[in-house]
Amino acid sequence: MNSYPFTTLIEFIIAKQADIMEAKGEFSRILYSLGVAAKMINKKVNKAGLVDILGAAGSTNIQGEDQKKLDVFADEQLIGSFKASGEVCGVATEENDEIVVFDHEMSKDAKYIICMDPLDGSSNIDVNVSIGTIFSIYRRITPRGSKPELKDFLQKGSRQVAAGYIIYGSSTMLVYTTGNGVIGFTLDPSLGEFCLSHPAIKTPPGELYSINEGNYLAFPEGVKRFLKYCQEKKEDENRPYTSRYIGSLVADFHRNLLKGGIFLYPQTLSNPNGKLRLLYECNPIAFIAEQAGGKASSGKTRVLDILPESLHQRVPFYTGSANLIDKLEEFL
Ligand code: P6P
Repeated sequence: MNSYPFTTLIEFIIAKQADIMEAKGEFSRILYSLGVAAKMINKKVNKAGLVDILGAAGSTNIQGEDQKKLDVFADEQLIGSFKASGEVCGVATEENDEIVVFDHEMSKDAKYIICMDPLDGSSNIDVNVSIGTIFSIYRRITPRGSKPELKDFLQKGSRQVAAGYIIYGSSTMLVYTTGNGVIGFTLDPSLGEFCLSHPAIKTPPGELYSINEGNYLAFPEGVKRFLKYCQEKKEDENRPYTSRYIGSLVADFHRNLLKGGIFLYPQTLSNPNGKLRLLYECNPIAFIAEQAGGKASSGKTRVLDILPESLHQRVPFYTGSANLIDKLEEFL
């Protein structure tokens, strides 16, 4: 027994081996490789203001957004780590237009594929707002030994075997689920170890909403009516609710996951299908939300039931406390 009062990520993985997927160590190696990349990214994020790593890397991603150097660094770190795990045969990432195939010997037989947003909220890097890495893990559906194909990545979110995020904030946390609840680890920088800090995260009923109200005029009428409901004075129901919006999905979601609340990103004038991407933002966050007792909807259907049509597909996204999603759906 170690003398350190916390369980580290690697100790937890080894102890929980039997509960995790095929328990042959595949997920353990993926999670371990993710932890290594997260520490590398965290080191850069924490020093972003001090090193010449801010500002556009000169390239743009498929969304036409300037790629900040940290985006590119995070993408490279994570791809390198997943490759090194030997358990992943390919990755779909916001920073790459097409799927990234790992065709070297070690990975050709790998069973898993990963969809990820290496550094979400990166437009906030320069102003020191919390940002995050979001990941989603699936079993491939094409035969092992062959090259992964697009259909391995266009699976419904309900087929995820694991999903999670790393939030680089006042502390750096790894939060994930393998379908048996939501677990949180906090990085102890003095040790360089992720330590178990939230063994079973559950989202309470919410009295808080998160939305960019600058897009109000473009919102669907049902969303407008829901917002008015949140803002009405009804003391016996603790209304008006609180409004909190950071503009960084992982930060807004993490607060609501722990304290209760609803995050809304409806369709807007500039994003008629919503802004958030189904594969590597909405699906992993939806899996976590549901595993913590919450819900996630596109306004029309459960997010995890949507059959993706393209890698960078966007959907309207509503997620958080079940009581607030249910109320929103009454208005929609
Ligand atoms: P808006 C960050 O760029 C991001 O993709 C998410 O992290 C965040 O929730 C959303 O966009 C914020 O968008 O239009 O409110 O700035």
